[in-house]
Amino acid sequence: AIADIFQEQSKGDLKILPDCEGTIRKAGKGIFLPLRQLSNDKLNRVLQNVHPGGHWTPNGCNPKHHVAIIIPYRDRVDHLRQFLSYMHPFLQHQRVSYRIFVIEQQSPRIFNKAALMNAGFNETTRIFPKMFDCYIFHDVDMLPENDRTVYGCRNDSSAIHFAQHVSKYNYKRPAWRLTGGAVSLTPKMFRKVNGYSNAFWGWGGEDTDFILRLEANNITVNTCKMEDCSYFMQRHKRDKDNPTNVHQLKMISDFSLEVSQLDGIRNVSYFLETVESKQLYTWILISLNSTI
Ligand code: UDH
Repeated sequence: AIADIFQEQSKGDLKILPDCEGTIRKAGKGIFLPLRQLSNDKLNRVLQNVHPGGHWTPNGCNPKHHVAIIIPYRDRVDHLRQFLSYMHPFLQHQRVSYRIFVIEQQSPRIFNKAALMNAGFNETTRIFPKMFDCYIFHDVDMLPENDRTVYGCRNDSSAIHFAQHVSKYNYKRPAWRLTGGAVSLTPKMFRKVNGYSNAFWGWGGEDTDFILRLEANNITVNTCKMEDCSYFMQRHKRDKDNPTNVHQLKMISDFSLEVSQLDGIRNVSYFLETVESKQLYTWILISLNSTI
């Protein structure tokens, strides 16, 4: 009834609205106003606009994408708080239509970031079928410093690695290829590469394996220039239950396209504990079935 009428109206409106990209107010030099300069009033106003579950969509224009932001997470409350208060204003300023998902690992003890992102992809596509046409896999401690880092997807054959120039590394491009920190791609591409490998328990390796997956499937990884994409990384020590994966180099050198097609979103094994719409994000709590 009312919902149908509203949908019909908004379908009609879509035809005449301008693209959101053309309606973005350009900030001076592209530098995004850092959090500490946003007044509390302004921040509260922005956060009040967010719909429960961490969702927001611009009025008066057609968004290019509907973006799902997937954050693998455990025990980083301060980082999460900072991320949410920074990213909601950032994304709204860019007029992105988005929803933020926090995928939290309840068990086992050793962290598995890649398996969490796979589970996050499966759950979000199950709960919101066909809703998102762009996925951004994002570390909770990474904040884009620059308004020119446009949070969207390129096309079905190239991913974008945003976090190339990171404060912790003096903004130098990494010596090896990786997709860590923040990377975007379409769901079609993520399905084609079968997501991430579930085999990387502990810290390291899963991003390089992911590059090999993309390349083996003829997907290129675009990067952006320092002046367009730089990231502030919130300081932290290595988490106690995320020890360096000492097998990562061997696992990467053993990479094969055939094995990658058997190990990923199609076989990630977990128990869904909770899904809850929090004020500023959708919380998905899972227990991974351990393979080690
Ligand atoms: N993460 C958590 N909880 C954990 C581990 C990781 O939420 O216990 C998530 C979080 O989103 C984080 C991401 O996984 O941003 C990546 O993990 P990381 O921050 O440990 O990895 P990164 O390579 O950091 O960014 C390496 C820095 C190691 C600190 C060395 C101190 N000199």
